[in-house]
Amino acid sequence: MNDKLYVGRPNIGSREAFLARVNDIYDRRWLSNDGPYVLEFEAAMSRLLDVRHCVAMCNATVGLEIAIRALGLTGEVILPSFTFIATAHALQWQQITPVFCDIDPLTHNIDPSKVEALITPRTTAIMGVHLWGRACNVEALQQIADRHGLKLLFDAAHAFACSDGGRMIGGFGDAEVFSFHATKFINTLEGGIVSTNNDDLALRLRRMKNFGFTGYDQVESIGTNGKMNEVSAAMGLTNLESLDEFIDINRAHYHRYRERLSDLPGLTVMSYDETGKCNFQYIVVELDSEIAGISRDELVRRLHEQGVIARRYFFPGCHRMEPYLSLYPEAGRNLPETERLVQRLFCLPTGSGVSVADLERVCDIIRGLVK
Ligand code: T4K
Repeated sequence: MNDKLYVGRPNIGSREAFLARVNDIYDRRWLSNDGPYVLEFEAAMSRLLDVRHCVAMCNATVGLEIAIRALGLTGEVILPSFTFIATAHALQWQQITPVFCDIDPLTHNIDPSKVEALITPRTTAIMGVHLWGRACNVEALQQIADRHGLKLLFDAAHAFACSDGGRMIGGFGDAEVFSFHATKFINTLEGGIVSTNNDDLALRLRRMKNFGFTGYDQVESIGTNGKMNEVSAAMGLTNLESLDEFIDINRAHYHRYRERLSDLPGLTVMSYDETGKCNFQYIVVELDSEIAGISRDELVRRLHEQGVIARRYFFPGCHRMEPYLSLYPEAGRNLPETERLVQRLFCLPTGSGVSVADLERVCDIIRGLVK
């Protein structure tokens, strides 16, 4: 398994630093429930993201569910279909209807010019996704939300350590939700945070992730168990110490992929804006099969044959997966750009688990397949 190249191979920091922290956890016998490492991790996140509150969660899916609940969302929420299924599930799980909006084909993010037509009296929020770490058009979405009295929530699972217009992603909208799953740029094994500048919301998030407790034996509202544990926080703190190194590796890989592949006909390696902060976590490729002389699926299949596990993100789009396909069979009609992109896009392996020699091999294979 390890000789294969994966999209999502974890970035891992110092083994010694992590094990030293695990030793502390043993000594302290404090394993969960706002332990010292979780508090340290939250404080580090608040500093990095320049946001008042970061509430650690056991994963981003539960973080989204709790944020949705703490914001009081009901009825319908507008979001892109071109995202990981968790974004839609977090709504449907709470009987909120996900209303899928098309994307801007250049940014791959929700297209603000298509949002207003989807607003109904039942709409309570817009949920943008900062895909590939590239920010949504935050300003345009905020204006729409303000005009219609809607909440604005961001799925920032891909966007840790990224900025937009000089501001770190983390402080936009009412709240933003980051993932620290193993496959993410920085991981806590499993984990996430919800970030917000709203003090009241932060209090509700903290209560809700701890069963609604407000005191030792006092519960004042519904809640669940969304807590991050100490080992996860120890992993997160350790990996944060390698943040700059991971960015440097990702940036170098990104430049090399573009150098080696950009002259190929029909193939485009998505670009990042390097004037701001960026984690360069995904190598995103769009293929025009007519020009390239090979279909996207055939190219991915041939890469797999040679141990390069390229991924068709986010194929086939949430609206084509259950339960959404059965519940909203007509959704695709409003999503021409999404439908087009899911047929063209794939991601290539990168990160600290990929060596320069690996990367050259991937490029050699692709150059041999695209004529
Ligand atoms: N919103 C967005 C936009 C997201 O992308 C995600 C998660 C979420 C919300 C929800 O966040 P969390 O609740 O997960 O915190 C992965 C992840 O499970 C998921 O976290 C992630 N997005 C999604 C895009 O990808 P798969 O189906 O790709 O996982 P899997 O097991 O196929 O792993 C990918 C590759 O990575 C494997 O081929 C092998 C390699 N790998 C994986 C793991 C877990 C390793 O080498 N080591 C590992 O430990 O879902």
